[in-house]
Amino acid sequence: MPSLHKRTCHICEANCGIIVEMEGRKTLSIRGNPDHVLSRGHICPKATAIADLQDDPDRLRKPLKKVDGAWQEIAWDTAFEEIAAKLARLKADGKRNALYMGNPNAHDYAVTTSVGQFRRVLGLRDIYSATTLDQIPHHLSQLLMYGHVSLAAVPDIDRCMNLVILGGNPAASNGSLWTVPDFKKRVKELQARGGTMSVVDPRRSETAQLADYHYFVKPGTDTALLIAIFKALEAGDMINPDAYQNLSAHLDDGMDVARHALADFDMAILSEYCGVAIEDITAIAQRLGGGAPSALYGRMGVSVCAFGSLNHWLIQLINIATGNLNRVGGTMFAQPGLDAVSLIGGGSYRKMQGKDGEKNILMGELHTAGLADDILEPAPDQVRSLFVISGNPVLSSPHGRRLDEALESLELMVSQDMYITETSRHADYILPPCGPLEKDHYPIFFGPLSVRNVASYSPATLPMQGDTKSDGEIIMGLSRAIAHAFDIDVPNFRTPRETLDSMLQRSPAGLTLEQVEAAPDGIDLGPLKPCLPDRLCTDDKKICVAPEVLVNDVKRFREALNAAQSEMQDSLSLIGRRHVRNNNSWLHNSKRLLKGPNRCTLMIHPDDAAKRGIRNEDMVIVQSRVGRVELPAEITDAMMVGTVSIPHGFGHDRNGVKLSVAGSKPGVSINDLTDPAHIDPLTGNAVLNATPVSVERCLDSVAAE
Ligand SMILES: Nc1nc2c(c(=O)[nH]1)N[C@H]1C(S)=C(S)[C@@H](COP(=O)(O)OP(=O)(O)OC[C@H]3O[C@@H](n4cnc5c(=O)[nH]c(N)nc54)[C@H](O)[C@@H]3O)O[C@H]1N2
Ligand SMILES: Nc1nc2c(c(=O)[nH]1)N[C@H]1C(S)=C(S)[C@@H](COP(=O)(O)OP(=O)(O)OC[C@H]3O[C@@H](n4cnc5c(=O)[nH]c(N)nc54)[C@H](O)[C@@H]3O)O[C@H]1N2
Ligand code: SF4
Ligand SMILES: [Mo]
Repeated sequence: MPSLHKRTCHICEANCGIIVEMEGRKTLSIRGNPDHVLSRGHICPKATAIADLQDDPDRLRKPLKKVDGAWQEIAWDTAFEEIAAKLARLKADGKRNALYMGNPNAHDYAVTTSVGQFRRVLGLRDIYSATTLDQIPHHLSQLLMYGHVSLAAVPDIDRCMNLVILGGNPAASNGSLWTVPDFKKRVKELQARGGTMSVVDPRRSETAQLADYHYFVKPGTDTALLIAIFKALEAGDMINPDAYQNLSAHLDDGMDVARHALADFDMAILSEYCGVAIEDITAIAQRLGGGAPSALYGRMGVSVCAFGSLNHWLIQLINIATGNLNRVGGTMFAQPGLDAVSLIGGGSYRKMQGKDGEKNILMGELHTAGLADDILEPAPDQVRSLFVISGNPVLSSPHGRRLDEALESLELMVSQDMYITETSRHADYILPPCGPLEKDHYPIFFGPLSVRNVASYSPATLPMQGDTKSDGEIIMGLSRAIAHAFDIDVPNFRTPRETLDSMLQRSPAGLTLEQVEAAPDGIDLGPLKPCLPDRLCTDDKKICVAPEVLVNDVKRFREALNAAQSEMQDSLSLIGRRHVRNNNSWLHNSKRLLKGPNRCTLMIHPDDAAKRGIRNEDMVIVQSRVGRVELPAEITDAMMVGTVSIPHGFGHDRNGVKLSVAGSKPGVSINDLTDPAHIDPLTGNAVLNATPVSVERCLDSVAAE
């Protein structure tokens, strides 16, 4: 007899409610849950791919050990003990161990709640993670302005009238640092009530195609655009935080400092630098500052660039200056059922002495762009062993080929992954977790980012079989074995469920896990509400409008702007992209997601292609300072002239990694081109867009003419 199970999809930040129809251990169907409090029935194709993942014969079911270059199955306890013993030897020799935590960890509460213990036994104050390849500039602006790294003001899309998106593509990504399932329908509703959506992007993205206004911007130059928007607001007398409510009561006296810091930029120079016309900049400013509830939101395109932290400050500054922060229909802080903001400290920001000078370390996040160097370059604290939990940094971090080389040189590497990947193939041990339907789920990190205040818990749909372990159990097993080998006492481990229950009860909503579990469609705690000053975590309960660290960085931008005026740029500027049927570096072994044409192409504008004699589908060579790749060209006027795009997450063409599903395409890795020398120095976030590249037609393509 088929049975129906409600849960939330854990693959991306949207956390859509799904209904899984099972017969025994066979998944019959996965569809959207129309009654889910947040997603209202919406799903994307990746939800149905959960069945492919669960049943994938290539998914590892047993721990593996590499012996003389070949993989052998090994018992869990033996693996844990061997790893712990090796670590103890390395520790005795004074060798440094490190940890990389990949993206899926953010979607596994059991990992999040048990990894602290693991770090304690390993003595790891700091770690590498996807955070410095992604969103750490958001955290810096939030810490410095609102007092907490996780205090994010999200657009209240359901009541907003003018939404402006910079460098985000929620129509493909389903929203990021903004849990907004059913994005497309929410935009249609916004437009139906007379509202507008504007998108600023070097590519006419899937989101731009839904927008009322799309503006091309030169990659990496949004700082100029944001300063110009601020200046247009000033010129139009639209700076008035008190326009719709008493926001000034919650601000320190930084607005004048900000105005002063941005005073002597020239509008024409800013406009020329970013490629957005002055009248378009003024129109965006009028939409934001014209009176109707409006929200400015920025994501990857403005985060993974040299001025990511500055950009996120300017975005907040504009929402504050126009009185849209803490406003219904503007941007607001969520107050979810499980409120990590009220349970966890605000976050640390400190300097660390590195071999090349001082580095800024936020939230204990080492710079992942520097991981290969930290492994390869001789230093007293050279990394000699590495754990990778749910990550594939060979494909996801800049200059992946160098990381390939670095991982091969380690004395011990352990990957916690259910696949042999471009990264885990370098490991000595691969520890695979249970299938996706065998674990329970609570989206701890995404409540504070949601467009409504909610709580939802999903029990495991299927019991685990045999000696399978969840990710949380693997981490606990490792922690115990290492504590034993290091001869350190550890307090009794709490189970992830116990921790979850306690976190829920200690949150302001005061729910219990039992209550949340009893509501399979989730608990709706209502729409976002203005909540200042209570929600602020600053000591004086005021917003720090112009944090010194960020204001000081305006100088670095000014230097870049001045330098650019004398530069002649001959190269093309490379950016990434996402597709609704991809998810970062994995899911390329799912037959349901393979449909459609090859997605790993170089998108290029017809004029740029014509200049180089490139025809559609020609193989082209793309070269940067650090590497080169060859892939087919896709000529499209969706690209801005002078820019090209390659999706990230491909490059399954390295030795020993195979995709078994018929028709799957390995593609090439954009991160064989991105440059680890480029970071946002305030946070160490990698610069993954605006990579200067040359593009030429492959000789093979010429020969085929
Ligand atoms: N050029 C460029 N590079 C980028 C980006 C970009 O836009 N452009 N985006 C960046 C961003 S935002 C991110 S978040 C990173 C992501 O990069 P990573 O942090 O490396 O994460 P993923 O690529 O998602 O890789 C996830 C790995 O975990 C495994 N996995 C999946 N689910 C589970 C699970 O439940 N348990 C375990 N143990 N393993 C699992 C998968 O098999 C896969 O090998 O990439 C970054 N890199
Ligand atoms: N389908 C799918 N969904 C995903 C993922 C996935 O891989 N696939 N990954 C998940 C993860 S880990 C994350 S972090 C989120 C990311 O979520 P988003 O940030 O919404 O996704 P991206 O596609 O990276 O969007 C970045 C946009 O910025 C544009 N861009 C690039 N450079 C610039 C620039 O300099 N300025 C401006 N203004 N725009 C620029 C790009 O063209 C692109 O359209 O998506 C999540 N959801
Ligand atoms: S948008 Fe797709 S992948 Fe993301 S949670 Fe919803 S169904 Fe899952
Ligand atoms: Mo990400």
